[in-house]
Amino acid sequence: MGTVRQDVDVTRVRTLFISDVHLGTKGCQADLLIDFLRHYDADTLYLVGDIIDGWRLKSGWYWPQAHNDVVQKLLRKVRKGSRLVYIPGNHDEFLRDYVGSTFGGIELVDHAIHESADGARYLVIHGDHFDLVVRHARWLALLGDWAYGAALYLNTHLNIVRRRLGLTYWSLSAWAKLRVKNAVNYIGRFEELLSAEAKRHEVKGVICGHIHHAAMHDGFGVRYINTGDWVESCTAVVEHYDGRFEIVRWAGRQAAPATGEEPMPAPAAAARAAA
Ligand SMILES: [Mn+2]
Repeated sequence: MGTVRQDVDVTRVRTLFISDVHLGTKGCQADLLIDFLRHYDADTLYLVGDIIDGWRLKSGWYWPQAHNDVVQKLLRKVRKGSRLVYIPGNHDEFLRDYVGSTFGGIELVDHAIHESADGARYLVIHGDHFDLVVRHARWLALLGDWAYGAALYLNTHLNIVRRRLGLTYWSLSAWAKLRVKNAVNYIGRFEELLSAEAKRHEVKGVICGHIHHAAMHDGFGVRYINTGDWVESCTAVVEHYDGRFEIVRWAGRQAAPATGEEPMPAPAAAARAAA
């Protein structure tokens, strides 16, 4: 590891938005994120919360090399001139004490107003403050932290098998969650509240994360953009130089073999992530 080889096609974008990476947890798809970061460079990078999962780190240290590599990859982009704005979420709320500070070129803010290439303004915010389920702890009652963890565990192992069979990444828990009837109401309610917050700020739209469900629409009178996550769906949002936003889905890609950089077999990497 450690050598930079730009033997991949790097797409340069104006802005890159990533959220809900959950570094420090076994569910984090660090290898896919590293692969994604190899393919994309941006003038400005927004980390839209839950990048590091402090909740899990407290109960047990899980920090494999791949999680270090994600951090190094981001810091390298800063050194090479990218502006990096970090908006803490509820899982990395320990960073909220430092809001307003700058560390090594990383700006820590509670929320941001992003101005797109065409001059439109967007509220960038993690979104947990508008999650009624998290605020009233009903999520745990409905699903249970254990059930969710079990689904992610199963997901990791299922994908080891899928990789061996040459199939692409597939998210079991994302699939299951979408099929829970209440999840639809839950997502819709969240999107509505975030859209209302954007209106309150008198901006064109909102760019958020938190619910691990990438989306882009104008369903509630303003533009609603959710970056998704790197636990289940492996998605990011990019703004191109013409001001056009796009959801990039990385889960459908083959991870390690596509880059040709590391001779490390993909199943080994997956097993390490599951250990
Ligand atoms: Mn969150």
